Amino acid sequence: MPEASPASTQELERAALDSLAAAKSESEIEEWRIEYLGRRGVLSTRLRSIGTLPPEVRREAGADLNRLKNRLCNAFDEAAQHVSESKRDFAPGDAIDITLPGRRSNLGGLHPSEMMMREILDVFNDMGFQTVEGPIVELEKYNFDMLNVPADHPARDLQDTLWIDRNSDERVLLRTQTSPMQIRTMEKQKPPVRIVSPGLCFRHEATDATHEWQFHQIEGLAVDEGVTMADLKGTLYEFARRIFGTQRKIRFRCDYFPFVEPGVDVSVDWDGRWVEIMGAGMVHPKVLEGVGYDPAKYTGFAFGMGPERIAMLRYNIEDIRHFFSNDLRFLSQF
Ligand code: FA5
Repeated sequence: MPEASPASTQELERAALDSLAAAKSESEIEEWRIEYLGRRGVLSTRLRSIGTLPPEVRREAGADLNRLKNRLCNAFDEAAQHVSESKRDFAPGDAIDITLPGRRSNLGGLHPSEMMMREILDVFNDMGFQTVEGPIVELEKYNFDMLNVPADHPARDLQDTLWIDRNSDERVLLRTQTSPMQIRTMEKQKPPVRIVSPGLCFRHEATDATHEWQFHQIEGLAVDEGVTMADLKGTLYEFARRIFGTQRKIRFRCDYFPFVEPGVDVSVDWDGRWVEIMGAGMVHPKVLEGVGYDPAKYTGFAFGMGPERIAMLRYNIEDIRHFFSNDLRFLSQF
């Protein structure tokens, strides 16, 4: 039987693949390549000897051996790749040292505004105020008209407003204050009412150390029979005592807001300087009438405070613009 007959090609293939399967390292695989596919290897020798075969079988035998050579080349590539991949996975330098302490993943934390708001809301929840939330994109009637600020009222100029471009009968804006939640709450429920409502507000402000164009407010509202200014002062003093302690000086001063009468602003001492933290007052009878409450029977107080300003006083933060600058050097201190 001639050496390169089909039967012997099959035998050769089996023997070559068995021996390749037994090669485990890069050097063993290289030895195998030299033995079978090298210039003086088994296949080259056989291909060279084709010339000695009878002319009628030469062509067939040559094609047969070339097909085998291709198969063995592919098998070699696969084996070489496999060995180099497993070497990468299990390189001693990469091994996991299970005696090392675990690495903590960075979970982040609460934003200082959120922390401050939760603390303030806790104080009022303890005093019986329920937390409610409302829309940031608000109707003009809730943000202004029903708060006794009609379209031509000069008080509108105090809150430069970001209007939403929309084709509709009702004008829509980014709320400039959380006070619209007074109206939304009273429209839905009868007295007694005691709510606090936190959330973002927006104004077209020229920013400075105490003014941002976006900031939070927490609104408060209490309406019942016989609620007086003394209740307002008592509630807000208790709030200040819980947030700032008993040593910090608090000042109440007359102020004007169209939706309260009388109105006050509340300021806190910051190294000899007064910083305003909220507006407040007794709910205006017109506002009560507007939501269908009888002002002869019910009275109430309302307040709106800025948690960023309160956090500034609490933690000695010199500029309100840090809160929304997204700088981790600031945020990670809380
Ligand atoms: C109001 O917004 C009234 N709605 C408050 C109110 C509610 C009065 C209920 C009476 C009854 P004022 O514009 O003063 O008022 O804002 C209230 C508080 O929000 C300020 O004391 C301050 O703490 C915060 N605040 C207002 N504007 C900004 C701003 N641009 N940046 C940061 N905080 C602000």
